[in-house]
Amino acid sequence: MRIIGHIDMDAFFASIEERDNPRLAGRPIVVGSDPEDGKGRGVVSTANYAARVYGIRSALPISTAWRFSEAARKKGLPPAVFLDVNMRKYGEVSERIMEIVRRHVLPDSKGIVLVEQSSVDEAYLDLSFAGSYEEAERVAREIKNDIKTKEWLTASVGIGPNKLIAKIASDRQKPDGLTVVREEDAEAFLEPLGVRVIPGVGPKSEAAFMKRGIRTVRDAKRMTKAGLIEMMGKWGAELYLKLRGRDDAPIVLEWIPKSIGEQTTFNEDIPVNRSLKDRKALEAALAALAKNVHRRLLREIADGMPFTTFRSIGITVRFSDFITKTRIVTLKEPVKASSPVALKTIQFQALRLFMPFLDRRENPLIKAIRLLGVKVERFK
Ligand code: TTP
Ligand code: MG
Repeated sequence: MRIIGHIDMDAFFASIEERDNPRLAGRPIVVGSDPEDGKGRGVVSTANYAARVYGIRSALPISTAWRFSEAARKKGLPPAVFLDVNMRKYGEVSERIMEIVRRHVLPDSKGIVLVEQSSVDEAYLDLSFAGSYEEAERVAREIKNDIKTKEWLTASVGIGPNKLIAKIASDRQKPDGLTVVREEDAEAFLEPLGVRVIPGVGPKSEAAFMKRGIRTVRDAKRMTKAGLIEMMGKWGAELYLKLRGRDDAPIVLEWIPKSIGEQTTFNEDIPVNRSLKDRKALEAALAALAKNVHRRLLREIADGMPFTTFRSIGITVRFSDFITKTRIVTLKEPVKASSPVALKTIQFQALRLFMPFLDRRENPLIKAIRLLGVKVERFK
């Protein structure tokens, strides 16, 4: 019997800060870029649960988070504490947690510990060795306890027949949750949930479902496989199975990033039609981002990532009104990251994708630009 667990740390960056600054215990905490008294232009990385009560969450503009905190303060509630991101520290904690998790997972017949780290604070673990859901639940409790006593942090765990169900289950009873969904209960577990719980169903697919009067997984199951394929393309076939709780994705030992990207928010929005200087600044920012992306790619490869080439280059453009566009190009041939032309290729392609945003082709209202990003993908 296959039993898969998914562990996800609660309010990860914020919980670490709360732990390390006892004076902050119980206060709303926001980890992210500098709010600059409400004028800051970055975003929230995460907020603890006390700050989430104010509506503050990951990816919210930090200025909005500041406003929410001020509104709370005016009501006599404690304002949020804003803290910088200390990525090095969170990375170290993450490594120790993954070590704890691995210690509780029995190696398979080939001696391999089936734990897949899937982000800084998440991992999938193969609990099939436990032999039963009761026993898997016991292992999960031990892991949670171990993390609590060794790192003073809480985690939420989901257990299910596959990665899909485990992942959705880990999110159901946050924080400090443990949710077990047996194979025979998987369909009933999913049915009342909104379609967005299925990984891969984003805001656009959700809107497309809404148009058809579909809100929950139960509603979506009314659609035939052919209907889903017509609506979503090839992915519809996979979605058809996921809506029924079925998923056979394996635990992947070596987690290979799907893309490497960097983005930057400008201190002020940069207009595209004011001066040559602005254009030069935008192009320079793009070139610098490409350089950082290339450097990170080389570092990943040096660190043992099992790929050496990339094939796609993408950009992100966010306008002053927050409308965000992405464009991507896939080259005929993969480019070796270590090739002397690799950096030039990223820079050239990023610029080529970006040029139409400087005029009406991609920017009909000639809006100013708030953020630029560059990424590479399609590694092999
Ligand atoms: P999440 O697991 O998505 O969030 P979380 O751990 O803060 O909260 P939850 O209890 O809901 O799991 O992300 C893990 C960390 O990754 C998070 O602490 C901060 C970082 N992060 C960002 O920097 N930006 C983001 O947009 C998101 C979603 C996360
Ligand atoms: Mg988390």
